[in-house]
Amino acid sequence: MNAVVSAYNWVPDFAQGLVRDMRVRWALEEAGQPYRSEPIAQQDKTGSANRAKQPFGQVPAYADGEVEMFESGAIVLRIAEGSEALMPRDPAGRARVQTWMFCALNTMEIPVAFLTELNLFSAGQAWTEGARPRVEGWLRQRLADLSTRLGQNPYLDGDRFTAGDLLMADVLRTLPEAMLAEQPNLAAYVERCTSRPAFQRAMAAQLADFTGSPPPGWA
Ligand SMILES: N[C@@H](CCC(=O)N[C@@H](CS)C(=O)NCC(=O)O)C(=O)O
Repeated sequence: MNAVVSAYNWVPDFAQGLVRDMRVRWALEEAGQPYRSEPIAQQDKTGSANRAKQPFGQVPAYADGEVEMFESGAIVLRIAEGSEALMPRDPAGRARVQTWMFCALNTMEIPVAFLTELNLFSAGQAWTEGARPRVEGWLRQRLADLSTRLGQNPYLDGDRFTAGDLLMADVLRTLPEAMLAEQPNLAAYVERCTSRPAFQRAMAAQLADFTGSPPPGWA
């Protein structure tokens, strides 16, 4: 059975191309695994059918005939474990890639998500300005440290792209351009990763699924 990935059939403009099924689609494209998406309407995300697949009423969920999963990072790990294009086979190489995957989703995505909360979801609310210096300082330090470690290497594990880069680039590409540009090697790294044909195909596929309408009451 080809993999099936849940997605949305509509999101607001600012979220188009950024929904987390992108990571899963991108990994499947890199691995050369055919899949189909299963787009759902916003008003159905908290229904029992979606919650059976994704307990939090979100996307993505994933099935491939052998397993049923949610959590984009766990799904990318599953795909990477089956594909040398995303993870080397030797134990030391696998451990390095897994380390970068967790780094992307924990060390980096947590402060990135805080900034997104300030800039987007809670934009304009008074409390955000008090929190901004702390959040931006925290994130800038993480970016500086990551930049130092990457150095002039093309990818986090050296010369080859892995699932660690896939998740890291997917997290970093959501940053405001000006903040990412403060670390030119990271900006170039994100550009290098997202210029990959597999990323472009994943992006086109996510965008093509937005054929639905906003939920009732959407302003
Ligand atoms: N940790 C989850 C997060 C999933 C997630 O945040 N999904 C978002 C789209 S990017 C969603 O469906 N949000 C709708 C909501 O929370 O109501 C993962 O990585 O899969």
